[in-house]
Amino acid sequence: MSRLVVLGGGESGYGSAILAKAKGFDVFLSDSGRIADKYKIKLEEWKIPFEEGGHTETLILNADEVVKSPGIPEKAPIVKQLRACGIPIISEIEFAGRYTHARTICITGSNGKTTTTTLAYRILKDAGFNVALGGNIGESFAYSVATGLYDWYVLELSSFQLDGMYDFRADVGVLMNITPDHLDRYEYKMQNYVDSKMRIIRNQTEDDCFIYCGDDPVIGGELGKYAMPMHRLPFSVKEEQQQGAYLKEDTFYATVGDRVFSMPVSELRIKGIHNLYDAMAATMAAMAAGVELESMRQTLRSFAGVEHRLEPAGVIDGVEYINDSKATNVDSVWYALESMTKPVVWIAGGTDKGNDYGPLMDFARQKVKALVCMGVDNAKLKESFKGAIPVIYDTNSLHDALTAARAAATTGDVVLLSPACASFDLFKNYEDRGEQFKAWVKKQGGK
Ligand code: UMA
Repeated sequence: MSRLVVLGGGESGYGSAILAKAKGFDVFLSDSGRIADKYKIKLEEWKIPFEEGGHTETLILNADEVVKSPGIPEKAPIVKQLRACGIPIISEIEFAGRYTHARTICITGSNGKTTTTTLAYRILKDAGFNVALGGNIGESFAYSVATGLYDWYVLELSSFQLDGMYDFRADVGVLMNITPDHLDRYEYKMQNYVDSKMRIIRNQTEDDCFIYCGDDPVIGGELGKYAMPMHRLPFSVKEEQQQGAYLKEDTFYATVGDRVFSMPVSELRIKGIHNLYDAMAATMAAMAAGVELESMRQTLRSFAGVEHRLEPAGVIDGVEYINDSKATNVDSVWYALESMTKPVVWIAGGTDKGNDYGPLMDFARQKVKALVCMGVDNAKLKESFKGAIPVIYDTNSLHDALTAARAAATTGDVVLLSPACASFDLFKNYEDRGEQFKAWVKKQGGK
């Protein structure tokens, strides 16, 4: 029996372990920290041996193959040891992909992937497809493959998941954009991160589709480096596309093969350029999957966006509170600030990922009246915006940050939580940060 070791006992790891067990592997799960009770219960139910609080070499270095959770970096000592021993390390996506014949729409990018993934999933679901949602969102792909039987998957893929992908192939690959993110995991070299994102087209053939942002200069610079046998479908707000999607006089058009779809942008419930890009990409992915166009139109009209992404959290004393906790990088905050039409009290900070705040400076000067730094170490953030934003507060908890923000805001302002950073210094994850933000607003009587 082949021995499969799973590193990490979070959402990804426990799903991989269950799939491995279901497929008859001698499986062992190892977590250097504490495994959440909800996962432990499942592991025990499935009779999967596991350890927590450390990685025991003798139980790991005898693996035939290792599935590594995406959050574990290459520099982790156990990963280095596995590499030195020549033991193959794959991602959960690679592993789960071996055990399903379902077709896949895989969406990556630095920003917009959650909205695009959710919208594409909703379009397929509303059209009656037997489809599941997974990857970097919700339930893991592996758990879903172990416990369900679907014809289609719509998967959000992070660069960490793409890194351990070798033979997996997306039937429809979607690349929203590439802007600096997670550079701490890529030796602070942008090209390493770009190479990771471009893995979305790995193994694609002439039967597959590649949907990408035609306006993104980084993607544009990469296209010539790869053989591209697949059907290419760019989306753009600047240039008409014969095959692809584009904006013309407030209507967006999408052409995939011989099918053409058009819709006035005003009919979309989600607003702003970033959401238009997301809608164009999801539309073409659904068209590539064969969704009936009128059904798709209905979903596009009704889709109201996703949680933690520019999500209205309530109004207190005439001040609007917006939860954009999902904005964990600079580019994402750029889109958030771009869409702001009222003076902004901006709450930012957390675990810095090698951020360069330069691209935000113009918006900071024009739109932000106060910056509330919220993190264990706010030095870089404060230094970056000194002189650009009139008032800067230094806080180390959500409660203090919101108290400062409330005091700084007056009727007609917006308090925007759009951190540009990961959440792991003060919160479990970005969802926890967003939930706590919303709960605070509600507690203060926010409506
Ligand atoms: N751990 C070890 N050894 C180490 C380091 C960590 O065992 O050396 C353990 C930790 O103690 C912890 C576990 O690994 O118990 C956590 O693994 P993980 O960080 O990969 O987290 P999961 O809960 O498995 O969730 C992961 C993704 N998280 C990350 O990539 C950081 C989830 O994406 C994803 O939904 C899930 O797999 C299912 O596929 C979240 C995320 O933050 C949403 N993604 C990043 C982002 O969107 O920016 C990429």
